[in-house]
Amino acid sequence: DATVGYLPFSRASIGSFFQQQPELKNPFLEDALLRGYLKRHLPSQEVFSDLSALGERVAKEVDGWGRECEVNPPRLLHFDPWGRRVDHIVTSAAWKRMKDLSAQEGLVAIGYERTFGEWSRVYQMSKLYIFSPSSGLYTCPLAMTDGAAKVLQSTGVSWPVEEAYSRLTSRQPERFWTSGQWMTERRGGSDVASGTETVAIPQTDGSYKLHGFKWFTSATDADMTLTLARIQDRTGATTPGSKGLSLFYAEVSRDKDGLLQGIEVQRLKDKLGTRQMPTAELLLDGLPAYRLSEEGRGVASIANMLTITRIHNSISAVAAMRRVVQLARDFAARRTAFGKLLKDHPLHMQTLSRMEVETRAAFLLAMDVCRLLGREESGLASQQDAHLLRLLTPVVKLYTGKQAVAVVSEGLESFGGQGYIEDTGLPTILRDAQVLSIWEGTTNVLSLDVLRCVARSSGMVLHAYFSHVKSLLAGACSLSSLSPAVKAIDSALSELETFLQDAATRKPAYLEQAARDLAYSLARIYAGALLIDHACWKGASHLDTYAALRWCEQDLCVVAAKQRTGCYDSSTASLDAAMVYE
Ligand code: UCC
Ligand code: FAD
Repeated sequence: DATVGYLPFSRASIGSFFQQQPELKNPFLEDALLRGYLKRHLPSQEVFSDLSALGERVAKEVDGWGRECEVNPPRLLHFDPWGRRVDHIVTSAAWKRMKDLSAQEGLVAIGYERTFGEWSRVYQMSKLYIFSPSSGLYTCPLAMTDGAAKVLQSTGVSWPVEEAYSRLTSRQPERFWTSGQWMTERRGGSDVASGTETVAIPQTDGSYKLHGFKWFTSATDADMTLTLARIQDRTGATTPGSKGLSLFYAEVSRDKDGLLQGIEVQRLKDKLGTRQMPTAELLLDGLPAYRLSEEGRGVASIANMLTITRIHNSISAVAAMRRVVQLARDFAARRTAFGKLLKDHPLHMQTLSRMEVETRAAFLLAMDVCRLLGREESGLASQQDAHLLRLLTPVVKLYTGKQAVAVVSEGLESFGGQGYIEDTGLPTILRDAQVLSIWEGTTNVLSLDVLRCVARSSGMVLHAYFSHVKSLLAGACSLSSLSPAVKAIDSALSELETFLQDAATRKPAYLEQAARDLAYSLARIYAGALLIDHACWKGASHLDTYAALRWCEQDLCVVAAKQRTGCYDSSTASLDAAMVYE
C-alpha cells in the first residue's frame, strides 16, 4: 500500500534505536586515584607498565572469562558412570585459566618476592584490585592462598610444608597451588571456639587424622587447606573452647583411582552470589593432617591468615565500588534522558560523585593497611605501625564491606532498569558484594575484635591511632582550602577522645553496645585524614581537595552522636530487644 510508506514497527522490525552499552576500559588507566597514589609512593616505570598491561588484558580478555565463570558455575559430580563415589568438583575452563593467569601475574608471589621492599604489598594489591571485579571470584582462592603462605612462613617453612609454601608462592602455573581455609562448622562460624567439633586423632608417626564436618569451604578445588580441630587424648577426650583448638595443614589429594583421601563432599552450596566458585560442605573422614601450631594455639596461629584474607576482602570491596563507578560514568556519557546525556544532569552527577567520594575514601583506607602490612613484612614497622595494622585490619574490612554493598547498589540504579538485568553482568557485582560483610568475620564480630585489640593493648593501639591521624593532618595546616576538613577531623578526634574516656568508666556492656559505631567512627575519621593527606601531596589536584572536603562534611564521629541519644545505656538494650520481638 503506497499510502502507508515506511513502517518502523512492523513484523520483525523493532525500531532502530539500541542503547550503547557501558564499555569496560583499561581499569588502571581509568583510575586517577590509583595512578596518583602509586606515582606518589611507588613511582616505578616497571610497576606502571605491568599494571597498565594487566588492565588492558582485564578489559579485553579476562572480563569475558569472569563472565564465563558466572554462567558456567561449578558442579559436583558425586559418582562416576560406574557408580564409584568420586566427588569431583567440575569447574569451567575459564576458572582454570584464572588460576594460570594468577600464577603468571604473581598475584600471590609478589607479596613474598618483595622486589619492591616495603611497597611490595601495595604493588600486589594494586594488581588484585585491577583483576578482582573481572576475576570470576578467583580472588577468593587467592586470598586464602596468600593467607596460608603467610601462616606457613610464620610457623616455619620446613617439612612437611616446604613444598606447599613454594607452590603457593610460585609463578609457574603447573606448580601453583591454592589453599582453602576451613574454619566454619554448623554450630558456628563466628564463634569457632564453641563451634568446632572436628577432632584430630594422633597417629604413631606424629601426624593426625581429622574427623569432622566443615560447613562452608570455599574454592574447594584447592590443593591444600589450613583447618582447626581438637586433639583427642588417649581416652578420646578433648579440651573445650579456644584453648582446645589447634591448627592443621592438610593436602587435598586423590589416590591412583581418583578417589578423594579422607574427604567426602556432601554438596555444593546454592548461594546468592559467588556462584562462580564452588563452596562445599565437607565430611572429614580420616583426613591425614599435620599440626602446625602448638597444641591449643590454633586461633592465634590462624590469625595471620585472617589478617591477610581480611585485607584481600577490603581490596575486593573497593574494587567492586571502583568498577561500578567506572561503568556508570561511561554509561552516563552514552545514555540520553529528557533531551540530554545523563552526564549533563547535575543531579545524576551528584549521585555519581557521592559514590566516587566513598570509593576514594575506601581505596585510601585499604591501601594504607597494605602499606602497613608491607612495612611489617620488611622489618620496617615501628611499634605504632604494628598497632595500627592490628587495629585497622578489622576496621577497614568491616567498613569497606558495608560500603561496597551501598555503592554497588546505588551504581546499579544509575543504569536504570538495565542495572537489574542479569546478562548485563551488573547484578553479579551486587550479589558478590553482599558476601564481603559476612565471610572473614561479620561486621559485628569484627567490631568486637576491634574492642578486644584495644582492650588488650592497654591504650597503646588508641595512642597509635590518635597520633597517626594527627600526623596526617600536619601537612594541611598551611592550606586554607582544606581547613574545613581539617577542622572537622580535629573536632571528631576530640569527640572520640571524650567518648573513650567516658566509656572507660562504664561497664564493658556499654562499650560492646557501642562497638559497631566506634569502628565506623575510627574508619571515617581515619579515611578523612588520609584524604586530606593525599590532597596535600604536591602532585594532587583540586579534585583531591574537593573529595576530602566532601567526605568530612558527614558525621565523622558517629559514636559520639549516638551516645548523646543514650542508645548504649542498658535500658536501651532491653528496649531494642523488646521492640524487635514485639
Ligand atoms: O570465611 C572464610 C573464608 C571465605 C573465603 C575467603 C574470602 C577472602 C576474601 C576474598 C575477597 C574476594 S573463613 C572463616 C573466617 N572466619 C572468621 O573470620 C571467624 C570470625 N570470628 C572471629 O574472628 C573471632 O573473633 C575469633 C574466632 C577469632 C574468636 O576466637 P576466640 O578464640 O574466642 O578469640 P580470642 O580468645 O580473643 O583469641 C585467641 C587468640 C588470642 O591470642 P593470645 O592467646 O595470644 O592472646 C588473640 O589475640 O587469637 C588472637 N587473635 C588475633 N590475633 C584473635 N583474633 C585475632 C586477630 N584478628 N588478629 C590477631
Ligand atoms: P553466626 O556466627 O551465627 O552469626 C549470625 C549473626 O550473629 C551475624 O549477623 C553476626 O554478626 C551476629 N553475631 C554473632 N556473634 C555476635 C556477637 N557476639 N555480638 C553481636 N553479634 C553477633 N567459612 C570458612 O571457614 N571457610 C570458607 O571457605 C567459607 N566460605 C564461605 C563462603 C560463603 C559464600 C559464605 C556465605 C560463608 C563462608 N564461610 C566460610 C563462612 C563464614 O565465614 C561464616 O558464615 C561467617 O563467619 C559467619 O558465621 P555464621 O554463619 O556461623 O554466623
